[in-house]
Amino acid sequence: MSDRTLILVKPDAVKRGLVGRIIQRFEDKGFRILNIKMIEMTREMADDFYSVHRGKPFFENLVLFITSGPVVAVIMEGRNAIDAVRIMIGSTDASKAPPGSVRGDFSLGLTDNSIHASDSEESFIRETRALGLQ
Ligand code: FUP
Repeated sequence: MSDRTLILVKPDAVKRGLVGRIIQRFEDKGFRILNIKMIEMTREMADDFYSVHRGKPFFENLVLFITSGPVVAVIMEGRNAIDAVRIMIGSTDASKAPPGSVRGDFSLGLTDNSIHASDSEESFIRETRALGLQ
């Protein structure tokens, strides 16, 4: 059980002006923001960030998407953060995410699904390193 996690508000949601509304949900839930930064990911950062997906058919499209505009990275602290935040973001395919989840309320996409959240402690460490946040 890890008490820190990372979210990214993805380029689609930044472009649509949803940064504040998305981050608000996590503060409302009780998470505390430890670090927040707008980042334009380079190809190299994206390749490292999504290294577990290298070689998959959707990888190139995913890298092009995540580098298509700025993201907002937020490191948050709160009880059981990784699991609790994964529940709050909803399933990867936003068209199947339930209302009340971030993806369920703000997106229809699979690649452009508005938000990323670490799914394990190992991912959190790799992702924050890829973004130069630790
Ligand atoms: P998630 O952890 O919910 O973000 O989902 P995954 O780690 O399985 O996938 C990482 C990202 O790849 C997702 F945000 C969306 C993208 N993806 C696709 O674009 N196509 C797919 O078929 C699967 C995932």
